[in-house]
Amino acid sequence: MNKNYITLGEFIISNQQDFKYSSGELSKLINSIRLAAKIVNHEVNKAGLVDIVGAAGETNIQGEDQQKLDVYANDVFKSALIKREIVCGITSEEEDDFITVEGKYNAHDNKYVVLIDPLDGSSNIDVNVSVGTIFSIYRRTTPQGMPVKKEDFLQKGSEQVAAGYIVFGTSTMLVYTTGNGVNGFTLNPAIGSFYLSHPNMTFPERGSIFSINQGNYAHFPKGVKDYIKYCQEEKEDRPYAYRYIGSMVSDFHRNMIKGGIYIYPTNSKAPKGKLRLLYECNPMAFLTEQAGGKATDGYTRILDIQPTELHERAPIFCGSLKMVEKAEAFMQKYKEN
Ligand code: P6P
Repeated sequence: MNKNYITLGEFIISNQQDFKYSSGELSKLINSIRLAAKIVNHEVNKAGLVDIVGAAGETNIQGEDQQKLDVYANDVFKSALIKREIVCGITSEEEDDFITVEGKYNAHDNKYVVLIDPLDGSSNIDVNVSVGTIFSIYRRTTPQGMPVKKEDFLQKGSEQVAAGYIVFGTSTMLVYTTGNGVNGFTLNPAIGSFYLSHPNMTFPERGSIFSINQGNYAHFPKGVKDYIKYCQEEKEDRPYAYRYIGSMVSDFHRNMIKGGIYIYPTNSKAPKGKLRLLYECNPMAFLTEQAGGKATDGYTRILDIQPTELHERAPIFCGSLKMVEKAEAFMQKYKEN
């Protein structure tokens, strides 16, 4: 089959045997995310035209204003997953607690749980800057046939069976892994199909782009400040280019293609960092490692962190291996033992 024209659906089928748990359920799960991505894409692309932009008048558990498109995307992904009775539980950035899927068939028999940030970077929506969806998939740990429990969601990132993102940018792409590398699919909006456009995506081992919100510089740990100075000095392959979109999926996607590092560290305003461990850091860390990069909190591998809360936050340094290792070396200099 000519790789240039393989659709996401064909790819899922032809690679199903690579997935050790292949029972078709995961394929159906990825397909439901594919459908939801197309529906959300349609609304994102016309956000400026209809009254769907702007705060929904509510705030989520993070205390952030919920943009209408946040709420809409959350509803679309939830219903795509629930209606198809594929998963037994869902955790979303937009939901205070996890959702136990009930249905006419016994959804408690399903073996997967999904954790999702339905629309990351939503503050960019009404200024027409790209946004994204991030998802993470685990097998449940509690017995099938029973309602899910919080512990099904509080698994280490190393237990993920699949993870990915949709980036709603100049084109819409779905990028995901099931533990056998990372593949990117671009939506052809004319016919509504995703095509394999970026097979076997890998982070260049070295890069020259650093992404961090330097507005928080005064509040950063000393190691981060020193690493930023290192990136900016006129020496060897530096100064590096500074690129920060304010949408992690977009910064991550560019850095994976061109080589770079994304950092959201702790700072005095966010003592545990800002990004959520379960549905932002872990899926992006899984993708990073599958693409040959590295993802840590500055000291510890993200995928080894044991979560304790659904919406807990973690600092993250992720991207090109040599860049993350260099940033870690600066962090180690000031580590309090
Ligand atoms: P700040 C978006 O809210 C997000 O979760 C990431 O997508 C993005 O990189 C970061 O937060 C932006 O946060 O504090 O720099 O505006």
